[in-house]
Amino acid sequence: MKKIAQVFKIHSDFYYVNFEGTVVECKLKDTLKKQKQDVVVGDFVCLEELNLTSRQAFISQIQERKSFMPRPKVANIEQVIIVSAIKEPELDLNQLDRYLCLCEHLKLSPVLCFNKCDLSQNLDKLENIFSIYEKLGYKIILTSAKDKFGIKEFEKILEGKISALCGLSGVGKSTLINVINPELHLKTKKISEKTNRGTHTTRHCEIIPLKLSNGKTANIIDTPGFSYLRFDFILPQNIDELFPEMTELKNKCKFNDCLHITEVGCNILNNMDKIAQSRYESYLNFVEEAKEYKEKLTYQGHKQEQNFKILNDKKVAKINTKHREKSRNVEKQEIKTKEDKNE
Ligand SMILES: Nc1nc2c(ncn2[C@@H]2O[C@H](COP(=O)(O)OP(=O)(O)O)[C@@H](O)[C@H]2O)c(=O)[nH]1
Ligand SMILES: [Mg+2]
Ligand SMILES: [Zn+2]
Repeated sequence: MKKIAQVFKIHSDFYYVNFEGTVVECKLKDTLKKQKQDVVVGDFVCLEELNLTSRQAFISQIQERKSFMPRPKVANIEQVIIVSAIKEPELDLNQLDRYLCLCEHLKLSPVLCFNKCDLSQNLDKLENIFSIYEKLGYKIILTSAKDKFGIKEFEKILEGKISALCGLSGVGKSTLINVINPELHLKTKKISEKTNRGTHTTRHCEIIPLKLSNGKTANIIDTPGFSYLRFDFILPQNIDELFPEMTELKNKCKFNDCLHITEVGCNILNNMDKIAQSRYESYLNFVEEAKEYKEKLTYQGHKQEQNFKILNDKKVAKINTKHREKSRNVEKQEIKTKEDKNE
């Protein structure tokens, strides 16, 4: 029988899995190394030459992934908890929509968690905002890590699943996890102590098991997730697919590639009462970012053209002498470096 275990941590060439309660340190089999696919945190893998005394094994195969988050690379996440604070930092709907759209893009199911509800005297005012997202079918919870409000519900959402927590720095992600499992002692920081937003993004990631108050378990990914936050990897005309409230309406636009901004016969513009203003603003914002991507593609297209010459009616690559002299290895290394940078 196949021995299957899930990778919860990777450290240089070592892959750590939990096999029936024992932490096993694994290396990759040579045959697997030759394959294109990398083993990432969250992957279910087949173990070979398992030695439970030395707690070592080899990974021979990766099981098919149910989901994949590219940056940081994590497989098989079952849901993303998007944590926002009602105050401190101020509720940022554009940011929230950004996370939501990334979930839609990656086909990961999101849950919205509004934390720090102890800081608001007037939750009714926020009802409007909650209802925007409720209507779209997203699950919403309200919590206060400080007053331990809504924690049972939060636990229920996490129970039995592998979840990634994302959200701006300072919204209370670590504090929420510490409320559930204080012994984890995750570092928390006052907002004033937080420095650069981007500093945490390259951190390693790891699956952390949680014990819930009802004795059941849950797993969370210890990473902010989504280290890329701009929509500069998607075409402008595909942004509407990330907004569930637009998907049906857009089918009745006059033009197939309608961007729903100024076009005639746009069914979205004709139905603006069905779309929340803040959501439409986010949409316009993401389309602008996506235009940068389109421009980049067009530019690269032009550049590529120039790299070809016509020889006997055939398009062939122009290779200048400088490049020709380079050894294959140097070339490979360059491609690898480029790929790494693009990640
Ligand atoms: N008032 C209030 N403060 C909170 C709550 N949750 C977290 N905080 C505070 O917000 C700050 C940032 O929390 P932290 O967990 O480090 O945020 P993270 O960056 O999302 O992990 C800390 O000073 C926490 O004590 C909450 O529910 N209410
Ligand atoms: Mg934190
Ligand atoms: Zn339209």
